[in-house]
Amino acid sequence: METKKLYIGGEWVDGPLSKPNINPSNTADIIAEYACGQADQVQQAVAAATSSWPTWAASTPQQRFNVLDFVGTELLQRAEELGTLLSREEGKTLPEGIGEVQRAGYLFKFFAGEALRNSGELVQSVRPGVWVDSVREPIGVVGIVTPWNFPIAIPAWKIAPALAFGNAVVFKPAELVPGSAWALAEILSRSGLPKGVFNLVIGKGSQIGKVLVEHPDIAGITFTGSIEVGGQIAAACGRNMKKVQLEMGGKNPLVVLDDADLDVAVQVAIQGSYFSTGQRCTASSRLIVTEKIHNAFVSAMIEKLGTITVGDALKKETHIGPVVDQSQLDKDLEYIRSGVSEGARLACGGEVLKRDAPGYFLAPALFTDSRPEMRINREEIFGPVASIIRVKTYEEALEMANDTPFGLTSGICTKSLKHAQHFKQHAQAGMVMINLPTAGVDYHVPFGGRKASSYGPREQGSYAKEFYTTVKTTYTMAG
Ligand code: UN1
Repeated sequence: METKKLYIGGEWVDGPLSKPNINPSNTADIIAEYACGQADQVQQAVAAATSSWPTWAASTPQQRFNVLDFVGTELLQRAEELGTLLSREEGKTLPEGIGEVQRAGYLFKFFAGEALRNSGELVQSVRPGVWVDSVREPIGVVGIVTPWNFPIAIPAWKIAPALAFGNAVVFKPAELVPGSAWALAEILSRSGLPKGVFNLVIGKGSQIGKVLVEHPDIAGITFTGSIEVGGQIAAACGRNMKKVQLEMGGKNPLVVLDDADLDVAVQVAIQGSYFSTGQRCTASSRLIVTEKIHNAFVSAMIEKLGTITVGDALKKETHIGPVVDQSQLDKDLEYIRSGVSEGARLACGGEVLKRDAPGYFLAPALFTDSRPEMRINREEIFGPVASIIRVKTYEEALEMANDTPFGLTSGICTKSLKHAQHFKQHAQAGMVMINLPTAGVDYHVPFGGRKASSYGPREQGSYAKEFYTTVKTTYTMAG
């Protein structure tokens, strides 16, 4: 079987090891072997990026636009093919996979435009005859570390702004799901970038990521992943004076008030909690429901879940694909057991399902009668598991929604403008969704959270430049 290589200094190179990329819908299906790099290859990638960076930093906005627009155009043209690869390796459904590739294409197009919009500021000094301008310059070589759950959109929303603002990149995708990242790297290799500006090193976070975080020539690390690893990266970046941007977990609440449209609330809860197999940091896992609508909401949720098909991600009839691998499935099942043993009622789902091919299929689980202090309501599960917490009033719901160490997204279903407006102001989260799922965000606006969910500047939209640039202020006196 073909082994896909690493991309370092503009060359495709082998790693000392390779690993199979396994389809979670059918573990007998091996997509390809992917090379795994080692520490000295990260050193080579950083060296290549460091020496080519000045050329890219000096490129014109037009050159940057052309590179990013080329990548965006090709992603959009190949959305079906690459979306199929994405669904095959990660397990989200085909429409979700195609949609994610399209999102990546639009992200590249958006940041192609940002390269042209990188404006500065000119003000008159407080001293006579002096002018002061502030411009944004690239920070240097950026280390990009991405998770398995969005194998192309998250790489796109980090790589595109890094390049748009004139930085060089060493990219380490999740080794569990390297196919989409590799395909993106292959497109970048033909995009007109000078050799060495973009490098791909696949491998274990504990090895590759560690070298990046400690390397003196890396100016900043942007990371999406677990809170444990995020904390280690922040500490290392602090020690080594690097910029750092972290996107980590969530325990996102969806409040359903008595006056909500029941159909909308159920649709929003199902989509937010279970689609993409619940494997999103933006997933709603705590459904906080006021008492008058509670019983109707529970019945409607159970009825709706009864119509959901879990199966092979590539099959047309599938609504929810498999869990990504055995260890995530074990984790999901462990949380389901803990919910039951702490006294929540497993109203439906939660069992492993058999399908034609061997895969990691789990029936979406809904807990009722759960209490806020239970582990299923405190810790991020990252699977198709949600629990209902019953409350009396809006005020109690808001308090419960904010009662978490996380603060990524926070949702509410209500027809009351008063409550929606109040919730928008008082939700302790980076993103608020009103009558919309907590997951599924636009590509052109800021993304990020508060508290333990995020650290450092926001990603995406016009805010992305905060991380990928540094400001230079120049005082000029006509000589
Ligand atoms: C989305 O909900 O559309 O890892 C994006 C995650 C997030 C991205 C979610 N960083 O799930």
